Amino acid sequence: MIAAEALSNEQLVTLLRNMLIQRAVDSRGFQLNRQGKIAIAMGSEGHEAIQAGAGLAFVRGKDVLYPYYRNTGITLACGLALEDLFRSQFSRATDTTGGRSIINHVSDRKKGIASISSIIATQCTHAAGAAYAFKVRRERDRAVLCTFGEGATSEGEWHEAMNFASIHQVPVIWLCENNQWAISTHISKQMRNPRVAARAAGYGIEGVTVDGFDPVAVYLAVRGAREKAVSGGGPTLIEATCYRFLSHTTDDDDRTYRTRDEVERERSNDPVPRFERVLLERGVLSGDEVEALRREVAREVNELTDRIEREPLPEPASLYGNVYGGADDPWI
Ligand SMILES: Cc1ncc(C[n+]2csc(CCOP(=O)(O)OP(=O)(O)O)c2C)c(N)n1
Repeated sequence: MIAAEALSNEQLVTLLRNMLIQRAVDSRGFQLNRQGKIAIAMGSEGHEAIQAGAGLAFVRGKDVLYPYYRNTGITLACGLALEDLFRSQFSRATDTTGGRSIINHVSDRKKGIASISSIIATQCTHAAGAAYAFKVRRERDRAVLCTFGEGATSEGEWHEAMNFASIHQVPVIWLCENNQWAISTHISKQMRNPRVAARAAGYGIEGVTVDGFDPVAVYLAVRGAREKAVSGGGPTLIEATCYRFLSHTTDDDDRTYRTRDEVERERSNDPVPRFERVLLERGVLSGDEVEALRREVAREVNELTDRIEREPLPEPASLYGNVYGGADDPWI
């Protein structure tokens, strides 16, 4: 049961819009890859409710996000410009990394969106450090939001980050997007206790599990954890349960390790149509308005796809820039 009454109509529509954008960008990524236009795409279908909900709780201008690669929706919901996401997908010179980073590894320093690393769980130690800095600098109204999959919780770096943040009671919100699969490794091969939130007890912090197909539940959990963090209450581990509907990336074929029955069963709980129904039933939007929103999102994604595709690729001569010292040395 989605507790839509806890939010204003405007917030509910923002959630739906962000979920629709994430879905549209994802499927466009898969199309562009099959057309040979982008190197790889990472699907996040099934993660929309988590990312829209958490993004709504992020306080722009104050908080910092340490995301991971399956975070199209949350980076956009936290303020990343959609055109910058496409610049990353198309590896254009105009991308914040000059087209260097693997696609969807976006960042925007001004907006508090830290750079994504493909190395699993490295963002967690960075997030613990950033939250420690907020504490040391007495920047009391700032919090760090850090996301990762359940597979990341098998990494030593994840445990080190959890331990450090807990000991120092720093303002960080750990958000696990538990989609049950780490590429082809099922959660049953990662942990004996299938509840990631239970791991919080080992660090003496609060752990909660929420329905990650419900954007309102995720928003309320993240907002609560944020309030606790900025009032000195330390970290919270939120586990949001979901499912990855697509293959891990366009380089993966999930038919080799999971049945179509399983995927279809999970699809029957698809968070996007489910949340649309909630807004229709509550009279927040009419059927026509939902349709208009879908069309508006599709138009925006189509226009940006065309526009960014026309932007220039990086100059070959820039290959060594930001790699070696000299004129391009970023540390000078
Ligand atoms: C340290 C490290 N080990 C292994 C990999 C290869 N790898 C890339 S994604 C991935 C699965 C991670 O699964 P999870 O954390 O559950 O996130 P999900 O992709 O399911 O969202 C693995 C093992 C890596 N990138 N980094």
